[in-house]
Amino acid sequence: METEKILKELAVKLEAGDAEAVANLTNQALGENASAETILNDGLVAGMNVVGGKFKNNEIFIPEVLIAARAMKAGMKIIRPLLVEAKVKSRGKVIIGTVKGDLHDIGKNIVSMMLEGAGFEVVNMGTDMSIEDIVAQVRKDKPDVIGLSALLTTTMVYMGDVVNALKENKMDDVKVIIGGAPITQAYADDIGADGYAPDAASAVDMVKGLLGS
Ligand code: B1M
Repeated sequence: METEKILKELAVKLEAGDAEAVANLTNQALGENASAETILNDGLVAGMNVVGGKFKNNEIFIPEVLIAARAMKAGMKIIRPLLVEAKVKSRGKVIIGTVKGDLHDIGKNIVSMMLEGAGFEVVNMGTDMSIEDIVAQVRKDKPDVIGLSALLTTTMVYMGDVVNALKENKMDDVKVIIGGAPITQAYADDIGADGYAPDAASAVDMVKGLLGS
């Protein structure tokens, strides 16, 4: 099967939540010399976008979305080492997490992988991160950048609380970038974040720009 067909099939199988087929097709695409980034964008993310649209229109429900998310992870597990090729010297340290009350982690994990792939040292804090968790992580890791992700309109407001808490804790020398489906540049400006990135590739450019690296 040629690469384009494999990637289309990959998106279809992801949508169907067939983790085994997603893993097989991911390996097949790699065998055809497709790059990890192409597989991610044209196969895995393309499939997840269809899932998102159907979920929005109430054509499918949470169990189907969860099964699709599991299939996405099966593919991501294979391409991760390729996206994250070890770089000799770190370009800077980033800690990244999804904010309190929010369990969406697929996009945040892609951003994390892309940053690692670009040579940054990344600490992926996980989901449901409270101010206390984030402040403690900053103390522990002394990052150059904090990345915050939110997918819900109800949880994105917490990003503003985090920015304020960092100021209160005299940690405002650490740059904060934010992202996630409901986030906009206007919102980033509003809460005083240092940057907003609409997708993983822009997040990498944003961090490079902020650190001049
Ligand atoms: Co949820 N969910 N979900 N969900 N879910 C959304 C976000 C929603 C838009 C669906 C809809 O109704 N249309 C909607 C939010 C509505 C709103 O707030 N306006 C929604 C809802 C309502 C909910 C629940 C409340 C449903 C319920 O229980 N009634 C619930 C909340 C749970 C919680 O978090 N407390 C819920 C649950 C779930 C699942 C657990 C079933 C599952 C998450 C599984 C997981 O992540 N492990 C899930 C999923 C998968 C989705 C959709 C379908 C897909 C999200 C996704 O992974 N997209 C989503 C619909 C949609 O977004 N179209 C939806 C693919 C991913 C690659 O994109 O995450 O946008 P994304 O990341 C992108 C960019 O945004 C950006 O880069 C990424 C890569 O390009 N980006 C950053 C992300 N973070 C960034 C950080 C950065 C920079 C860029 O810097 C730090």
